[in-house]
Amino acid sequence: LKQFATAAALGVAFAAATLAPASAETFRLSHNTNDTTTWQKGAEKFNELLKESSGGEMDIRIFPNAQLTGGDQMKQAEMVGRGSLDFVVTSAINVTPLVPEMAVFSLPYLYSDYDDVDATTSGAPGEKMKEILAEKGIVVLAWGENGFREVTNNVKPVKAPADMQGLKMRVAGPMYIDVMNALGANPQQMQWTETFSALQQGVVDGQENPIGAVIIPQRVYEVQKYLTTWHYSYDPIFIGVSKQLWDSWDAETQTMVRSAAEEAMTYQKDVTRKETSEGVAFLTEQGMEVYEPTAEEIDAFRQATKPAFDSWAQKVGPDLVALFQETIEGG
Ligand code: X2X
Repeated sequence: LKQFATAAALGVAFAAATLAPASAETFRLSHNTNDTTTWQKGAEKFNELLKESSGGEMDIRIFPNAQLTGGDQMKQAEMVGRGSLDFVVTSAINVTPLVPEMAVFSLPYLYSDYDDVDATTSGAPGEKMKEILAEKGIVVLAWGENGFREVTNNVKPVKAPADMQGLKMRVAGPMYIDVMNALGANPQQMQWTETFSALQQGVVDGQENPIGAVIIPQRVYEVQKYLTTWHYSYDPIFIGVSKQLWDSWDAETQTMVRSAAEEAMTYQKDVTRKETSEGVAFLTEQGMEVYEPTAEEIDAFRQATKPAFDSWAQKVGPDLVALFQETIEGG
């Protein structure tokens, strides 16, 4: 930044002045959950850190509920890719229409636990996904956490695949349509911003989302009775920046922005894991009936969802899936 400010002061580089203005610049960040979630907390932390490290020259205005895309959670990444939006906090499944490879993270039962997850996001698979997204104009600054997605509904406790039969399920993205179909459920893709009222009005019977990042802060327990901790799919979030904007910054600014994002996502992940670890007790207190399947019962869900794993492994690309699996097994 200093370098540019000096150049601008000397009147040497008119172009450089438009790239890194000496006065404060406000950027726009979009995400599609509401302002109580850990996505929002991560975005706020990012802004706080960036403001501090830039000495007030950079700050971020956060737009929750996908306001900038009229509630369309899939469109945000596309806008960042085109350079018409600066930053996004979004999750893997939301990016799959633009980048089908992103579905790799959320393949049913790819991961067993947080160690598996961390091995991939901090290793070669995470780097590979950054390269793929950069080709679409999105620079991933840091991975954070939506989490393991758990199923809720209003009809009955879900203990086995057969219990999913006929349930009307709201899902976020195309891969989950296939997973739900494999389970005999009746899935429907719907924006997250429309889901609470759809659950309340009985338009759908159920949904699936992570406990700490979304179910608790967005009070899904107020409109859902049963929850099963089946851990069927993991969903990371990330802070992404438009490549156009990224390329306009000098190396020093890039390092500053990336450090702020990394620290913010580390914080966001910690908060999310803490909320999740206390989540079952909290949700039970709120009146939900929570079922925690045994290892054998989990295995039955794994078997039942395997057709969706296999067809999406083909779409994602077998080499990419193998890279994730090798990292998980080696970790
Ligand atoms: O829509 C969802 O279910 C959410 C909030 O988890 C995502 O954005 C993927």
